[in-house]
Amino acid sequence: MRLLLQLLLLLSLLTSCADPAPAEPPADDDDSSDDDDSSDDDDSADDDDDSAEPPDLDWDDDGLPNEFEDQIGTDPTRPDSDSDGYDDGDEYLNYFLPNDPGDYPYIGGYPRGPFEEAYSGEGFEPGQLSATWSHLDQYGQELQLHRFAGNVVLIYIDYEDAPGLGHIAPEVEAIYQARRSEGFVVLHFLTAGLFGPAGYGPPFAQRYIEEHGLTFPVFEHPAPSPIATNYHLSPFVPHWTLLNRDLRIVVPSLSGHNDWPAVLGEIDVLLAEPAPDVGWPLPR
Ligand SMILES: [Ca+2]
Ligand SMILES: [Ca+2]
Ligand SMILES: [Ca+2]
Ligand SMILES: [Ca+2]
Repeated sequence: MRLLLQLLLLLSLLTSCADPAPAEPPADDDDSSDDDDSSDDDDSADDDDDSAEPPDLDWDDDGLPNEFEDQIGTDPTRPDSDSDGYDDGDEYLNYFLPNDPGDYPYIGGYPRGPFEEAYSGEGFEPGQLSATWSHLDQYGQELQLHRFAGNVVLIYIDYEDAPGLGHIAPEVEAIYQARRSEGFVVLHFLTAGLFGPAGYGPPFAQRYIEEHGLTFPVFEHPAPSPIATNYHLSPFVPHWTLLNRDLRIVVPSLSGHNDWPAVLGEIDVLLAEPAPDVGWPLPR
């Protein structure tokens, strides 16, 4: 009996050796299944390179180093992380959002500064954060006020008709061109003009822009015009409100040609003030 058991055990061992169970391949074998052994050697060489990676290495050539992309949450292997047609560096370094496909550099090239997306306005009175709003410009882009933080912002309200003194829009364009590189933005509401044979009637941005050679954003803003009214428009145009780089209302209401020199003086003062310190780190 004992001999029989030993024979059975021996037979069992022999069977096991002849038909072994398949072993679990190491994870690396999966990766190298299509490659020869030399490719594994190449991989280990890459690993060595990674450990010695210079801090400014930019795999996807989008203007942002790999380490920095890790920091801000963009993809270091894709130049256009959000697939909106603009490279991560072109967006982020100009204060646009590289992980938001609905936000990208403006047609018209309006400047931005570093801003906080969580910005939320308080109201329209002096010293308050100007309550945020959005409006379509002449290119059909939805511009949101809070994303212009970091700039001095001139809210300019006017209509197309210019009885008497001629139109001041070309002078506003001239100061925009002269100061925009310092962080100066004009947001212009074109409201309903005079009706009847002597007036233009409903706002028509393209005609107005071509007549005066304007490059800043123009919003067709027909009556009743709630945003313009919030900025204390009363009762005549041209009308101006000035916001500092924090978007706080500094000058709530100036109007008429006589107040234009005062507007220019305030722009000087506000542009000399430092930009707010917000969380927009830049690469070293
Ligand atoms: Ca990169
Ligand atoms: Ca990238
Ligand atoms: Ca993009
Ligand atoms: Ca984007």
